Amino acid sequence: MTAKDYIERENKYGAHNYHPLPVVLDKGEGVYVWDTDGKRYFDFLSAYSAVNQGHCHPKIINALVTQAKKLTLTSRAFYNSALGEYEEFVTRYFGYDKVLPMNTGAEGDETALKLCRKWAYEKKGIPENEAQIIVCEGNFHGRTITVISMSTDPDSYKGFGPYTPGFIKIPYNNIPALEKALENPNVAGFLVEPIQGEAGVYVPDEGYIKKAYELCRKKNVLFIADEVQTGIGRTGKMLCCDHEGVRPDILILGKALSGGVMPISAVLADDDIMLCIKPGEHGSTFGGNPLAAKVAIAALEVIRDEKLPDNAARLGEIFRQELKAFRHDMVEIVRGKGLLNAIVIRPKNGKEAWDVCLALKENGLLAKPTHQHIIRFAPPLVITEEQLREALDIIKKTLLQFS
Ligand code: IF1
Repeated sequence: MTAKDYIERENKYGAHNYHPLPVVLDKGEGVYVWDTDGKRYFDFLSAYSAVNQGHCHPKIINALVTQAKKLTLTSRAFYNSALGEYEEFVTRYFGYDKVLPMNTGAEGDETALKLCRKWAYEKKGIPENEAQIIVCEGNFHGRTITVISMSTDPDSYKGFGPYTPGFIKIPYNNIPALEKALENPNVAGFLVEPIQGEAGVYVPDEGYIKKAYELCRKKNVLFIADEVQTGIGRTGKMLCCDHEGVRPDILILGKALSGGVMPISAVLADDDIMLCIKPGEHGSTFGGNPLAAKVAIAALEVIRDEKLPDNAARLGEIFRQELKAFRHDMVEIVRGKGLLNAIVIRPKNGKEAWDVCLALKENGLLAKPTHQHIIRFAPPLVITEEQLREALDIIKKTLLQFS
């Protein structure tokens, strides 16, 4: 089969809810992926930051295979011998009393919203069904109906109503707007991405997260961080909130919690919040399965043992510095933190971000545009300086082709 055959088959039998770059991947290792013709690429998307540990990391795959041969799923109707080990490990790792295991990021967000509402009624004393949660314009938290009810991007929400009520939308990176919204006594939580990924790697002003956290604290409002994309080393610290010394009241993790091996998400909180949800009030068939438990432990060990947050911080600086110094008229802005970066493309002769990504692909580097004019660059955090410099050469060479 040729690449064209693979693509046509997906087109024929699969729903058309994506517009992929025309490359068919067949194999991955570390920072590289190979297509069905055997051509090798730098992966600068990392499955939207799910493969921070690199493709098919041997330690994670070993944990997967070993546990897969023993026990994969029990449901939570019974105890299993791996879950407690993971719960102890992950709560100590991030410093919370308890964890609630789920699968996808969107489920993690949904779980956090349910927890926040339950806490509002049981602890804060908000009248039932009156709780409001503040969210930010430009947010991305997933694809479920409630999650898209928070979205301000018509691509995400339009045509899927009616929507879930109970959200107050304010501009991102805007402290006065938050202060004003917090005057409503029925506000229970503030849900925020410490860097907005889908919005185009939009990094807020220094101090925003810290200040927002303090304002929430003052009003007895839960500060809920969606670190599904920014967490687990991506931005140069274990959590993006660590840059400002903020410990969220509710922390949502996903993606790289599994190293990209299977869907694993988690919500972390202390007892006062977490114990508001009682048996039978929330759950998932697959959440907390023994396979996921072992995979997540291995994935988090790799992050710590290989000091991947430090690598992301150091190489991210080089990456931005080099691209800023390059000065190409199509590169309007270079921004990001750690190895979560983006360039804003100024279209030229009718060529835009998509065309640049197609050319990058030809030159051996995979990246994906977001919002037409932004290209996200987020390689696996195991990338070496030598590999990064090679990738930078490809990016520069490609941009010069548009001169
Ligand atoms: C898609 C972007 C990334 C997320 C945050 C929750 C979720 C996500 C902060 C939901 C998911 C994804 C999903 C992916 C595209 C993508 C994305 F382009 F939209 F912005 F990563 F950069 N919170 N992000 O970023 O997690 O339920 O998908 O496991 O194809 O929709 P999920």
